Amino acid sequence: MLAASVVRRALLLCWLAAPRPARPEPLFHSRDRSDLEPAPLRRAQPIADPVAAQRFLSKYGWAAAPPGPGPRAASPHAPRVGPRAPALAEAVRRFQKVNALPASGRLDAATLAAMNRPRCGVPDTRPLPPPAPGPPPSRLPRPARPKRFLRPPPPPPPGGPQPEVAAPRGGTRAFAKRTLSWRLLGEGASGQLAVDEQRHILRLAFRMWSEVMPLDFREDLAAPGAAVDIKLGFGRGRHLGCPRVFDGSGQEFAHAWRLGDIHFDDDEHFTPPTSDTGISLLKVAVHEIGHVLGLPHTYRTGSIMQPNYIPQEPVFELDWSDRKAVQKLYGSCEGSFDTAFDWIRKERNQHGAVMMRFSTYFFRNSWYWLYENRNNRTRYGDPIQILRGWHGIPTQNIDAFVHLWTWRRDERYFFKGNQYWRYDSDKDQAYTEDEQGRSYPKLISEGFPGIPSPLDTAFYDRRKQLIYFFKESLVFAFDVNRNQVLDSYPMKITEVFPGIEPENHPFRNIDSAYYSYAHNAIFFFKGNAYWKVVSDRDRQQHSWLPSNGLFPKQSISERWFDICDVHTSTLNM
Ligand SMILES: [Ca+2]
Ligand SMILES: [Ca+2]
Ligand SMILES: [Zn+2]
Ligand SMILES: [Zn+2]
Repeated sequence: MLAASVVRRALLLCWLAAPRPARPEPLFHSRDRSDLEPAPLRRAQPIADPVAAQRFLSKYGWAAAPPGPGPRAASPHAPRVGPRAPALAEAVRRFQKVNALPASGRLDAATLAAMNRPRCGVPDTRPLPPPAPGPPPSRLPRPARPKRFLRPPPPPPPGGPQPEVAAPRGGTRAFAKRTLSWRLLGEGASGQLAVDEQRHILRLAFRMWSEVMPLDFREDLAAPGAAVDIKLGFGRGRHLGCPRVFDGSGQEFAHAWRLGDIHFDDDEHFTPPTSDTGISLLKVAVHEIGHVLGLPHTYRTGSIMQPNYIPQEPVFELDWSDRKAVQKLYGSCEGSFDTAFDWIRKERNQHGAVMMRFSTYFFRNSWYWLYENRNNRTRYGDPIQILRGWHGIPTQNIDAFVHLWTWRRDERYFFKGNQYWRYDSDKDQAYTEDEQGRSYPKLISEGFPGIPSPLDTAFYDRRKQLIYFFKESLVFAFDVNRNQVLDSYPMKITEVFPGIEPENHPFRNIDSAYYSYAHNAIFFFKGNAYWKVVSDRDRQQHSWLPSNGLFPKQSISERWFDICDVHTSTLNM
């Protein structure tokens, strides 16, 4: 005890001797708070009577504020004003309906229990935006159409400005910028988790949104506070100069300000995502960031925007409705790809039979996505860096991929610049040398005589046993059995793959030519657009279609959903 107090005193002296910054400490570094005496835990006043229920209902947007002297009505020192019974019963009924309780309008035990559940401090006043057009993923249950359950009169602000979420007016975006900065306030770090862990969880929460929408989020530790878009902090009771006061442990756990800040009630027991007790800081942060971006509450099962805290599921993901809701505000993700391909592998099923399986990959710069065709979206947690998922190939800007697949050959090649690499599927790394002991990478001009470099893209036509290599406006058909370019090639891409509408064609510099097993079709990608190549099946149905013709272009983001960049600082999460 004595030693501890000496150390504590020494720490205090060191702190006093340290130069005091002129402005409040902008960063937290790794401030040690272990010597601070935690204040006793404050508990939220349980909602147990009609006056408290009325206060709850008006605070969270279910009823008009009780008549009284305006803002001071919420103060404990204000005269207690009895609720108007019919209006209160109506508000209680509305609240009961969305909470799946019998709509009796009476404040029974179950209704009071629902009011006492942990919840977000943002009122439930806004109906959801209408669902986005476009098909839901093929095998996911179609989400129920949101009920427009809320028609309360707009409550006057009881205690100064309300944290609120207004739908963007006239379809304007909540945020016009594409990259937003955020910071955990130095004076606002939680006393419960290590600061680095708090920052990590917040970074992950922002990343989860950026995985499904075009905005990026960047932690900014340097800019003046006023220049940071989203400031986050923890506080207890009166906190961080906020007009709202936290209620102690229980009930309200956080609130957020549209296009602004997020506050967490540090009287709550916030825990990391790995914990199955307490309140998951990740889940709460993802929810509050949703408000900052402009999303209102919804009572739809599975949505992160439900006002009450739903205990942590083993795997927590943004569901279809959340992704479509945020894309309604900010649009879907667009962008060109360096290459896209299906990776075929053999797997044995439980009966020992060999099954062909494939995964679809999209590559851009130094990162890639695995696309889940079955769910029509990228894998949660993507993109990740090429160097983490692929070993021994260039770590960025791959030009092309080819899977050469005949009855006796099964070879996978990556192309970049004037070189190519062969990839060993079993060992999950690039070959360092071939069977003759010659080392990889090799020159394209040696392995594929007559093929120029660098390439725009390439794909293997299994039926014809040809690799089509594309460069600028030309295509080269390479016979893999004779190891040479076919006599009549190179040809203009427009000759070999004519546009059904002649002017509707990429013409040159195709980003990626991709044979999709999921769609049984070849696609040409360029920029944000794709052209589908007429398949044999298309021609059986419509014999007038030209062989290898290109259907008119469409937007990649309308066929492949949610292939979204994240800020480079969060690539490795
Ligand atoms: Ca609370
Ligand atoms: Ca390419
Ligand atoms: Zn909320
Ligand atoms: Zn606050």
